[in-house]
Formats: sequence, C-alpha cells, structure tokens
Amino acid sequence: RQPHFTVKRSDFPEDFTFGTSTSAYQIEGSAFGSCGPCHWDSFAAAPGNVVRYENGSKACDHYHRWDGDLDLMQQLGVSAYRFSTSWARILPEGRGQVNEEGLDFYDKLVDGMLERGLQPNLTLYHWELPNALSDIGGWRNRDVTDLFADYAEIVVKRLGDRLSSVVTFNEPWCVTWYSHFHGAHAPGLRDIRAVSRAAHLVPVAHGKALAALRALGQKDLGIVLNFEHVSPFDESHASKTAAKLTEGIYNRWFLGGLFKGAYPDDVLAYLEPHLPEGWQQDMESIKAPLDWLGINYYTRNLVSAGETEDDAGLPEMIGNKGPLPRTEMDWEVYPEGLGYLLNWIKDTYTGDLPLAITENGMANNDKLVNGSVDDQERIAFLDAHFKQALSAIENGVPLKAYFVWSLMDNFEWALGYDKRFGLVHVDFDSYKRTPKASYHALQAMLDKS
Ligand code: GBH
Repeated sequence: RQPHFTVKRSDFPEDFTFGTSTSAYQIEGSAFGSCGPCHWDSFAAAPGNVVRYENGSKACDHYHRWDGDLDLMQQLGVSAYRFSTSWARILPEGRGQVNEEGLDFYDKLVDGMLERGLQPNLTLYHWELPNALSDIGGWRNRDVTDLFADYAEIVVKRLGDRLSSVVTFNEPWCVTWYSHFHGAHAPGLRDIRAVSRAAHLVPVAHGKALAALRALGQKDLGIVLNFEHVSPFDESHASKTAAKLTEGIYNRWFLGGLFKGAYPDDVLAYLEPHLPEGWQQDMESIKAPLDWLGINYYTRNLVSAGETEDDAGLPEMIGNKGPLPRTEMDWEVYPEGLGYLLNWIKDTYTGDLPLAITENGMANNDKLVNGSVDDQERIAFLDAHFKQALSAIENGVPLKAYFVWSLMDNFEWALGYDKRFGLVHVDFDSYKRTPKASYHALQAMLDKS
C-alpha cells in the first residue's frame, strides 16, 4: 500500500507529455444539446445489453460542467487532454445537416483547453455511431466509410487549427470483434460475416479520413489500437494454437493492415471468405503513413481452446484468468505486458514512429468516505505501469506521452456506472466531482521535478 508514486516526473524525458483521457458518450450526456440518437442509446435500451438499463443520456453531465472538468485537469497538472467528438452530436443524421450547437460546444471546449495550457488531442470515433447509419448497416456498409471521412472533415475544418493531434478510431478491435462477434457492445452482433466486413471497412474508413485530413493539411494524425498480452493458458498444443489465433485477431490484424498493408495470414484464412469484394485494392490506402500510434493497455489474456467452432469454422477461444490480483473489472493486473507490447510493437511494426499510451488505468471499488476516496490500489497500478513505460523508453522505444484512463468515473459501457475508472470520483445523483487519492498523488508527482 503506497500513498504516493515511487516514479518521479524527472525520471521521464522533459518533453514527455502526461494527460488524461475520456470519451464523448461516456461523459457528456447524449440527451443534451440536440445530439442525434446513436446506436449506444438503442443498444442500452434493449434488454440484456447494459446492466440495469443504464445509458449515456446524462453520463457525467459534462455537457454542462465542462469548464469545471477542464479546471480539474489544469489543477492536476497534466499538459494534455484526450477527448472525443460525438458523430451524432455534430451530425444527428450521420450526414447532411450539421448541429451547430454541437460544433459550438466542441469549439468552446477546445478554446477552454488552450486557455488552461492543455493540448487538445481529438479522437473522432469513440463508438457513438448515429442511428441513421446503424440503420443502413453501420460498419458492414462501405457507404459509411465515405460518410466517416465527411464527418472527419467537418470536425477538423472547425477545430483543426487548435488541435495537437487527431485520431481516426479508438480501438478498432472493440468496434469490430467486441461489437460484431462477441455481441458485447453496440450493435451487439455475433456473426463472423459481420465482423469480417467491419474488420476491413473500419480500416478503410480510417484510410479515407486520413487522406481527407492530409488534404486539409492537418498534422499529427494517428489511430488508437487496444492490446492485450496474450499467452497460452497451459502448455498444450491446443492452447498454444488458440492463443496464437487470439493474439492475431487482437494484436496483429490492425497493425498488419496499417503498417504492412497486409493482414496476417493466419487470421486472414478465417476471414477472407467473408471480406467485402475487392478488399485487396483498399490495402494501399489503409497503410498510408501515420504520424504516431496510440496504444491502450489494460490487462493480459490466458487463452485455451474450446470444444466448438462457429458455423464458419472459427475455433472457439476461451479467455482465462491466472493467479494475479484483479481489478473491479476482474482483469488481471499485469504491468509487464505493457513493457513487452511496447517493445514488440516498435520492433515488429512501427520502428521510429512516435508512440503514445492513450489509455491505461483501472476500475476500483472506490467509496466516498467522509468526503474523500482512498484509492491506493490505483496509485500502485499506475506506478507499476509508469515503470514499464520508463524501461521501454530506456530501451529505445520512442514513447512520447501517457494518458491515464480516465479523468473521472463515467459510463463504463455495458457495465454501467459502478465500474469506476476515474482519478476523480463522480456522484451520479448530484454530479459532484471529488478528486481521489490517486489524483492528489499524481498531482504531487507532476509538480515535483
Ligand atoms: C477501453 O476499452 C475503452 O476505450 C474505454 O472507452 C473504456 O472505458 C476503457 O477501456 C475501460 O474499459 O474481460 O478479461 O475478457 C478497453 C478494451 C476490451 C480491454 C475487452 C479488456 C476484455 C478483457 N477492453 N478486454 S476480459
């Protein structure tokens, strides 16, 4: 149990960036400001998808409390903020009529960051697809890839002159596999054909948006991928094979497309029959050079083989837990996985390309007691992961930034509001914000040289 960080600010390079990360649907409140309906609103309203039918309609009420939230970041002492814009807030129908109120909101938000010395780092897609586009097939429909590039252009034309970086997609694996195969996130599909199309069309949409933003002269363009440290649950051949395939789907598919212009053969063997026709012609634009890569890391996965396969022959892969301590999400705490992945990504795919940790953090059983939250576990968690980042830097990994997930407790998707990831506690009745012990510890760490 430790009250403060053992890692010091001065252990990191002087120009290293610390920030916090959030996303629009998880904090803003989709009921406010003439935001259009998105597939998360519908997904949450259908039975069995989100605990207690919770949703992001009010979320943290950030739409009305944004200036106080920016103050909290400024007082924390970070120099950067990773936020996202909601497609449905800016284009309620997904295309056509712009909701000026929505664009104005982000405009003043970005100005508010600059006034407080916070570099604005924008993510264009953190999962709230407008219902109008979900209705035409969402990421299974190639038309949506063009509409995404149009949306990206609208946002960047308005905000681009003040942004430090722009990310197309947050976590393509979640957008595709988690949402179209595991059914865990909107649109809640469980279908190899659906996920195969999405796993290609999301990179296509990325490539189109990237080209559009380059044409506008926008700088520092990137994408954010999520990674797990994957290994076999035991020494059996079956577990090793299942782990390899899981790791391919999770860690190598999008990296392969983006950095080699080729999907990995072992995964492609299962998806190719279902990919959209002419997919090979898209690979050139998918691998267009990026300025940086964002990495989200939370946990490891120990994989064993199941007994079954799906109707298209994809073998069942089972995620298991080992003996490590777990967070409130029941995720094993495995900081070494972050160090391993940073080195592996650099050595295998990205070389000298600047990298950033765009999300890392934990859900904790945080209780407000006498006006404070004593989240020692989060301090220890971040400290251990900061150490891994430091050794990677020492080892030559061009890691430039670290964004903690998350600034404040928020709508944790299918798990609703009681999985608390924040440095700041949110009371979801009064919307009162209370900085936790981890906030104060990070503040002290950033303050001392
Ligand atoms: C991120 O996704 C999201 O970008 C963010 O919006 C979210 O709030 C945050 O993480 C916290 O969840 O249950 O053992 O099978 C995280 C991606 C995908 C990581 C699912 C863990 C499941 C591990 N996650 N994965 S397990």
